[in-house]
Amino acid sequence: MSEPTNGARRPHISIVIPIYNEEGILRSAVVDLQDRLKPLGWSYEIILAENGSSDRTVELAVTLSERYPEVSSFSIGEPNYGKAMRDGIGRAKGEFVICEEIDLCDTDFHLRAIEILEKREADMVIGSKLIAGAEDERPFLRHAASVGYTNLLRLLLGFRGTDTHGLKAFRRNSLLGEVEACLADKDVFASEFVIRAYRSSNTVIEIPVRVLEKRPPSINLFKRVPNVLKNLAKLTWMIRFQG
Ligand SMILES: Nc1nc2c(ncn2[C@@H]2O[C@H](COP(=O)(O)OP(=O)(O)OP(=O)(O)O)[C@@H](O)[C@H]2O)c(=O)[nH]1
Ligand SMILES: [Mg+2]
Repeated sequence: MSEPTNGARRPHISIVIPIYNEEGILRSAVVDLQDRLKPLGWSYEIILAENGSSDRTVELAVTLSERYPEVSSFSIGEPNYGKAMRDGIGRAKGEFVICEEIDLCDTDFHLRAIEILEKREADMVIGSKLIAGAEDERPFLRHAASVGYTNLLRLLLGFRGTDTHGLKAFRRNSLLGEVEACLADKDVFASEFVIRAYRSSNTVIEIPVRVLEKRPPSINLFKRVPNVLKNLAKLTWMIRFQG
C-alpha cells in the first residue's frame, strides 16, 4: 500500500474521491474542482482513493498530488469501491468529510451540505438524486435501477431514505465508528454506511441534487447486478440478524 503523498496539514474539509480507470477525466475534474473551491476560501484536502486501475489513473493521480499541495493519492490493490472509500475516510484529516465521485464533483452540494453541518442541523447530509426536487439526468435505465435498489433496501432493511449512493458529507468524528463497523465492501459499502448512520444516534438528512455525469460509468450496470445482489443478501443477514 502506498502512503498518501501529502501528510502534514490538517484541513477543515476532506473530499474523498474514489477513482478507477479514470484517465479520461481525472486531471480536468481535479483542476476544475479546485478552481470552483478556490473562491470559497475553504481549507480543504482532496484524497484520490484508487484501486485496481489498468490505465494511467495511478500515474495521473500521483502527478496531481505532486503538483497540488491540497491533493493526495493512494492505491490499494484490486478494484473495490468500498475499500477505497473506507481507507480514504480513515486517512481524512478534516472535521468534515465529503464523499465525492470523479464524474460529479458537485460544489453546489458541498456548499449546501457544509452549511448544514456547520450549523449542526445534521451529522450527515446526503445528496439524493431520487427525492422530490432532485434532477436525475442519467439515462432512464440507470434511474430506474436506482429506484428499484432503494425499494429493495426499504423492503429488506427498513431503509428510511431515498438514496444510499448519493454524495455524502458528514462530521468525521460522529460517523467514523459507523464506517469502521461496515462489513460489506464494493458497491454495497455505501448502502451499509448510510443505513448504519440512520440506525445510529446521528441525525441524517437528505437534500435534492442534480446529477449530470461527465461520462457513463466504467462498469456496465448489468455486470454489477450479481455482485450487488450477493452483497445485499449478506448485508441483510448482517444487519437483521447480527445488528
Ligand atoms: N477506487 C475505486 N473507485 C471506483 C471503483 N468503481 C468506481 N469507482 C469510482 O466511483 C465513482 C463512481 O463510479 P461510477 O462508475 O460513476 O458509478 P455510478 O454508477 O455513477 O456510481 P453509483 O451510482 O454511486 O453507484 C467514480 O469516481 C469512480 O471512479 C473501484 O472499484 N475502485
Ligand atoms: Mg457516475
